[in-house]
Amino acid sequence: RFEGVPMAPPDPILGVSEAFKADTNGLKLNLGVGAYRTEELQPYVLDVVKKAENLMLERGNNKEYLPIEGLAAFNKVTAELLFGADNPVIKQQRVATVQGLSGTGSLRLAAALIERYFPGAKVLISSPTWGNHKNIFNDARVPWSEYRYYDPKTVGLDFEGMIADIKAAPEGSFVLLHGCAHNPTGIDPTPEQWEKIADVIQQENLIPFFDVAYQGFASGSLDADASSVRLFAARGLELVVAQSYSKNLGLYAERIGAINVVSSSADAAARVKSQLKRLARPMYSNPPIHGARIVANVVGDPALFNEWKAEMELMAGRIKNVRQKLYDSLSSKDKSGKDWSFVLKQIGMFSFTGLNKAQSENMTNKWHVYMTKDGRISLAGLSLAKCEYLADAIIDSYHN
Ligand code: PLP
Ligand code: TYF
Repeated sequence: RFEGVPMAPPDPILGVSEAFKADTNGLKLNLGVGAYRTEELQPYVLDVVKKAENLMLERGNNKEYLPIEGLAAFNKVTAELLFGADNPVIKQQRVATVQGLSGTGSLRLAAALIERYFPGAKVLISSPTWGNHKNIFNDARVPWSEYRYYDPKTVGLDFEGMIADIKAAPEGSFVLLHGCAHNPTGIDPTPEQWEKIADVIQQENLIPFFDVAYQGFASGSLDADASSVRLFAARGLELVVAQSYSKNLGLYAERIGAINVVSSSADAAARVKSQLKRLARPMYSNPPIHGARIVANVVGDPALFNEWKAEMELMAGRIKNVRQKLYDSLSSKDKSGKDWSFVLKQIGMFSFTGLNKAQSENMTNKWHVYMTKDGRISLAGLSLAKCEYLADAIIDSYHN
């Protein structure tokens, strides 16, 4: 009976927000979850999102069920945003796109596809990676192993380790890659390194599997942030891409994203799509419509699309300013001679500080700075006004 059900551990990222809420200290700062805040540290709904929602009201859009694969207008624009509208994979109808329950649900659907049609195939994930990746593959019963990625000595990419581990993977393995703005490290391969990664994946007959949760948030340019995926597609490789609109359109709770599978023929793509629908049907039947319409309205309308890009640059720009201010504060306050330049080199929403578990706990217990125990801080939750305080907390914790 239910008496026998044990207590589950809290989510290591979302659990941080719960602890933050319970803290009554006025200095407290939530740098746990990757969610964008304004300089006043308030949640932010993009103006283009409000405009898209107004359009929906004006048009009197209904709430009828979507087809299992989702909103056609959304699926069209989401693949175009990812690959570029003129990409041969789209022209040749080699992409199977299915609307998913944001990034997480799309990854989970891809995992179900792997479990069913590639039995025994494993997924290689970076060490470290977003904590939910392991949960997703465990729950889908897909075996996984890690490839080296982060080098604590250089606070950079362990590129040789990464290549060696990918090379050693069994043929037919999937290699999970963060399309841009690697979570949690904020360290991405250079364009030259991406080419080499593609070489190895191609030579070893592996299947690239991209997680794209930050398109537009790494460089501020949607096209530049999709260049890793496009490079692989241009080589004619088959690949899988999960997309999320949580961050770049601020649609966190709308649960809007997609799974895209690029096959070698239009025929195969149609069959893959039919199987993705078959997998989705018994899990959630069909996806929600609200976020799909917002994305379709914004990405599908040239004026709103340009406004979106401007707002995204604003968000990405605010994070860059905070990054710079934090670096300046750390460098001027810390007298130990430590090199803090990694803060500036990392990109996206996060900074991987190198603080260990005990030091991260000091940040929270002494300074009321909430962050994940792996030493990651979300700069999207930091304001210019709080940088000096945070620098004091980090320096104190480092030298503790
Ligand atoms: N993948 C990565 C690397 C993430 O950081 C996130 C969180 O934003 C996701 C996927 C999925 O998030 P969501 O399910 O909100 O789209
Ligand atoms: O890494 C983050 O903070 C985001 C948000 O179960 C997130 O990716 C965290 C945990 C989770 C879902 C989303």
